[in-house]
Amino acid sequence: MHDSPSSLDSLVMLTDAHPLTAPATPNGVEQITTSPAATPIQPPLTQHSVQPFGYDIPRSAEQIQKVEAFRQTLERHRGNRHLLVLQDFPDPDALSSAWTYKLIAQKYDIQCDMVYAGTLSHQENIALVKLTNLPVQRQTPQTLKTRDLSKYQGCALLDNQGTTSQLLPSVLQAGIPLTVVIDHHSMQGDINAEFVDIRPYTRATATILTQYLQAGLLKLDSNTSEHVKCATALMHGLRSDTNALRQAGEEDFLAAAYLSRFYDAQLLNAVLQSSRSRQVMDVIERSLKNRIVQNNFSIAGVGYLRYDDRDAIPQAADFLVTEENVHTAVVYGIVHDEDDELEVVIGSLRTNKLTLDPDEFIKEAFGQDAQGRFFGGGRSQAGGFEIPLGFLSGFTESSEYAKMKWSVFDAQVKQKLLRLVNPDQHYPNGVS
Ligand SMILES: [Mn+2]
Repeated sequence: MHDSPSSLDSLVMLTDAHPLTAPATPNGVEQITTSPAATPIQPPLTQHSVQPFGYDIPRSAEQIQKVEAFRQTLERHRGNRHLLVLQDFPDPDALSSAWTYKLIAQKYDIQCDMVYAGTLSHQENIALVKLTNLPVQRQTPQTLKTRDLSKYQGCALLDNQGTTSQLLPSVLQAGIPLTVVIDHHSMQGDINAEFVDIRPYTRATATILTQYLQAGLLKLDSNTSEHVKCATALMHGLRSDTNALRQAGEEDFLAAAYLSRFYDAQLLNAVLQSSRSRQVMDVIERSLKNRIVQNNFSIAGVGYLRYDDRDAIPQAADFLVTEENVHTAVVYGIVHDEDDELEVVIGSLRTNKLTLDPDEFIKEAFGQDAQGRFFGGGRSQAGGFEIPLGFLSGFTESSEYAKMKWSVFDAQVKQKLLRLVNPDQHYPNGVS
């Protein structure tokens, strides 16, 4: 494991761009009042040199190009129907980004259906969807096959690049072209889409979609209930991907400032106050009991958990990383779906160490599958992985066998992690 130059870059960018540390640019008014003695009053700045304090405008030439390219893509697809594919366990950033895409696309007569294959596991996500009537549907690869997919002329990936969705292979197999990809995770491989906007240095996809709104692709109206709810979802999305704005960059703050005109603070509060289930608390307890701490890494296997409780894993990682002398936490377990007899090792990484690149760490720890796909990846300060159990998948009557299976996977995952955590030591048999 070595320090990634890219995460150092983003650290520099963060401090440079931080509004609190940026030197105040004197404006005309200040100059007049603070220097009354100056005889020749400076000529008024021309319109071109004035940088308006406008968070309604896109900030760079590149962004203006992106907005225009996106607008043209939507224009070309006028009257179409698009399938919006979310990651299997959609988070607020994904849900709010897709909803915004749907609302923007409506302006171009494009009807969108938002789908995901897994579950809405986090209590806040369930609350978000319920309280805002967020128009998302669960579709498994099986149920998707029974549907008429020929009505879709395109699909879009929001907050993912297809690597975290079970649905995308069936969608592409059905001949639906990949029209749009908007994401902020590191590149997961070659992407062949009509329009691609991937910004690994932007902290939330919600920020990107908010910039599209600010650029005028859709004018939010605070009298339209759906717009207010969507702005609230975007605020929640960008808050939750920036650790409640603590890791937000300037552009996230600007996006939040724009959304503050439209969002419903009470509704957001209601979403944030949803409480954890007992099962989630139990998983967090197990992670505490099972953790090992080495070289400031806290690593915990939590055994088996139900599909519906899958989100307990990142929540446990969020908790473990708060311990003194811990900068990075990795929590993993075997998640089983009773309906499909499907089992998969799912893990989450959280880090406060700015020089640790979660994407690189996870790709290096677990490598690729037989098709060359990585088992996971990440973004700034967070990452995740999913390792299918394949032939070893499936429920068993024998608890002895289940225990054995867990201990094998537990040892294997630990071994791969500890190879990076303690590069000097070798763990041929894993550590328990
Ligand atoms: Mn995100």
